[in-house]
Amino acid sequence: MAIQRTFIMLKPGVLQRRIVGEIVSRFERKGLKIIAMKIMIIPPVLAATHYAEHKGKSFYDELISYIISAPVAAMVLEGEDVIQLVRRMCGHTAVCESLPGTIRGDYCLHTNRNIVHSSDSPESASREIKLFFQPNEIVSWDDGNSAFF
Ligand code: 3AN
Repeated sequence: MAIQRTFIMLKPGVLQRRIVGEIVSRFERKGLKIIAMKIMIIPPVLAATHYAEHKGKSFYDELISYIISAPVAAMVLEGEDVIQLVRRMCGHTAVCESLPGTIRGDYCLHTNRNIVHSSDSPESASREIKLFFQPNEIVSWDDGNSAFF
């Protein structure tokens, strides 16, 4: 098991629905450490860089206009095998496949509004964390409770 970091973004609409706390609680209850967190409006250039792999796909233009349309809550989580773990907590990309009990399964109806982003690999996590956070915005705090999770 490896301690990893992953990038999470609660997409436009989550703040408006007042469910930031509910979603963040899931990560905290699981025992994951929040080591960076901020609310921001994503500049168009950053949105295009973040979603560069999807350029040219049918949903790309709508994805970009949606992601820059309102504030997001961005964070970095740390924990054992956190990248795959958080992907599973978020649920399948296609909302009709996302199971109840996952964030997408419980909170959204449409794939193009699937509420949460999480990194899909160590390479993506490293790239995305650097895109969204300066090194001095990440606080690696000491966790005296890790043995209890
Ligand atoms: P994930 O966010 O689960 O890693 P990606 O990286 O394949 O999924 O897609 C990025 C985002 O693009 C998704 N979160 C979703 O908002 C949107 N998206 C992906 N596939 C579709 C699709 N078939 N139709 C509409 N939107 C999509």
